[in-house]
Amino acid sequence: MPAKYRLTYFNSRGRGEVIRLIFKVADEEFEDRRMTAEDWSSIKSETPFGQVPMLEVDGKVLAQSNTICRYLAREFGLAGKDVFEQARVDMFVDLVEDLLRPMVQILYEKDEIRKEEIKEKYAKETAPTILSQFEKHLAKNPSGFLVGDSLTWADLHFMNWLEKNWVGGKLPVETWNRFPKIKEHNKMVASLPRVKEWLETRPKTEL
Ligand SMILES: N[C@@H](CCC(=O)N[C@@H](CS)C(=O)NCC(=O)O)C(=O)O
Repeated sequence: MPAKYRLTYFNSRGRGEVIRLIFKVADEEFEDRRMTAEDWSSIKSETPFGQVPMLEVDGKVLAQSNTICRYLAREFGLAGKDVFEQARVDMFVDLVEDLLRPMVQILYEKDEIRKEEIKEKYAKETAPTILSQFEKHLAKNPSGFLVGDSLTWADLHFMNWLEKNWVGGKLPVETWNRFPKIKEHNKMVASLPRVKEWLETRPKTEL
């Protein structure tokens, strides 16, 4: 019998979206349980670490978004073809995390002037420095994927970051134009039929 999956997260993309993308790409059924802030107060104590996303697999529970992604990617053949490829997938996932971490700092900064300063540094220095590493590696792989010759969850994680930040219009177009290989990668991943369908039909949320 196929496993029964239930993903619990808020009604937003946030840390839940790559998990949803993995399910969609693998064409696997899952319950996409989207909580309201009121639901959260009662559900919080059921989660392993008091945080979401939480994945239940036949009633067994996992927390931590990247742990969940890695587990599902291994189950569904999106984690890399051998142990070394898997390590390279993790390497690129960690590089996406380097892009994400400063954004959390921007989100929580209370001082508006300081917020603008960090935002500008992020758009002009931090993000381009990391993106130039992605560009360099993509230029070396004729498949156009980050690792090997097929899609892995590192590609989904990176595409998801780009969707939110560039395609969503938060970073300057001039910066985007400096990275043609990243542009191609984004277009290729976002046009995969199951990814495209999800991007077009998923619930529209602000975050
Ligand atoms: N490292 C964790 C971070 C999880 C996290 O920060 N979850 C937030 C939502 S994105 C949360 O549960 N916030 C509600 C709370 O902490 O009460 C992961 O990647 O899953």
